[in-house]
Amino acid sequence: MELVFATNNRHKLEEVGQILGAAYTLKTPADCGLTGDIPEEQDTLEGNALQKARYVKLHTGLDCFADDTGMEVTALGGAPGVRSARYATDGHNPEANMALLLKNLDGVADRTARFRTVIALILDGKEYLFEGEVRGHIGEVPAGDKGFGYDPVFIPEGYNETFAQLPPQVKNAISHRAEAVNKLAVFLKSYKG
Ligand code: ITT
Repeated sequence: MELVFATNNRHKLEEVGQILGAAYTLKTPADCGLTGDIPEEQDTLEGNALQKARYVKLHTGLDCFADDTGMEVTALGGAPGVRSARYATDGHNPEANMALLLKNLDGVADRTARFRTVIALILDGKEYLFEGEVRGHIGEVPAGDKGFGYDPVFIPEGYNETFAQLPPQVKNAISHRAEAVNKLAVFLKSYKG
């Protein structure tokens, strides 16, 4: 099955490709002639995932899905949440985002956090949402060079290493994105149209 994944994030594309496996061919917006930023201006993950998927559907006419993800820290009231990409600066700057997060957690005992992903699928003109989360905590310093974004500071429950230290296969088996993508795959397998 062929689907457009409404993302400009090559790390997400790689992860989702690995989780979905060979039964699915993922096309990017650029593969369909759509370049430039995809708008995400809403104040919820659900809203942003839908906005990204609707934008790509509108401009390509193709069935597609989008992923919006946030890092939600308990002691910060769920921040940075939907603002995760632009927490420290206007643009995507993972080092600055992690530095600000660690600064805001300085001396804070409760370091629990979760990643949450919402996937919006547009198929045959109808919209569907799938959600996934992984719980864990924020480490004291960034560690590891795998993954992307906030991975160097996130230690998933049951592990002693960050997502950036663990093998990608482990992240892709237990992550927020894996849970949402697996729900998407179950839905697509049983979809009758
Ligand atoms: P698209 O909107 O093009 O899909 P994006 O990088 O803008 O890509 P998000 O808005 O969903 O994606 O990401 C919000 C922030 O969370 C951003 O800083 C990402 O780097 C980070 N992030 C997303 N998924 C992550 C993951 O699995 N591990 C670590 N950080 C992640």
